[in-house]
Amino acid sequence: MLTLYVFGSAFGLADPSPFVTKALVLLKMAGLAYKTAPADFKKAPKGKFPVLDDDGQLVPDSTLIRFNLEKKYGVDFDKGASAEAVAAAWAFEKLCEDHFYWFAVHDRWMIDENFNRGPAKFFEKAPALIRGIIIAMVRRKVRRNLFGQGSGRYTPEERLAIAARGLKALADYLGSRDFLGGDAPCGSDASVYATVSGMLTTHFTSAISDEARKYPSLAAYAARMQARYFPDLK
Ligand SMILES: N[C@@H](CCC(=O)N[C@@H](CS)C(=O)NCC(=O)O)C(=O)O
Repeated sequence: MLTLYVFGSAFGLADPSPFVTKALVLLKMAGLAYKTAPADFKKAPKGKFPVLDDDGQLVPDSTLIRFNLEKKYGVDFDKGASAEAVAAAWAFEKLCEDHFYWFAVHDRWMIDENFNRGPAKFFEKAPALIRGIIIAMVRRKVRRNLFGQGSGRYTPEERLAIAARGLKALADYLGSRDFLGGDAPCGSDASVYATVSGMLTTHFTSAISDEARKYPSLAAYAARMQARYFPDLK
């Protein structure tokens, strides 16, 4: 039995976490039966989500979940795609996960308006009396992480200029193909779709999201992936 621990659909997205969304898409691509359960930090070996419970074995990390599905179930996520497309797709996947992701964290957690519309909701179950303290502590931790990773050291203008270059690269690449894999999605489409949809959601406002919205190829790509994997998502 496969159970994926998730945060749950929110903000017009399959999941607020692009890594959880990626794992959901990978499970759908694999065509395996699975269920979802609410994220439970006691079940998170690395303290992060997604986590897949595969018959009692806890597999943390979206990429390790992919490797597990490949190894244990013989899934070939890149079937039919050229080696060149798969190579470029992998590079774009990691551009999304190790680069764009942090800009999104910044924009959702550090811009008050976005925080109040988004991540603040995660704390609604905390006791009202100490909610403000918990929120301040967690936001401080996120700010420290952003500084350590480096994204938090840029000015807004610098962050936008760097993000814009990456968005142009991705939009140009997707301008001439339906999916990173070519005519059909490959494994990395799970991750890139998760990131692009997170940038395009109108739930949040930021200069980087505005930049992403300038590219019709990104919107068309996200719509194609959503129609395939989350047709019921509004
Ligand atoms: N490399 C991990 C990253 C997962 C990750 O950063 N998950 C975030 C949500 S987007 C998380 O669970 N954060 C909880 C925390 O840091 O306390 C993966 O690919 O799954």
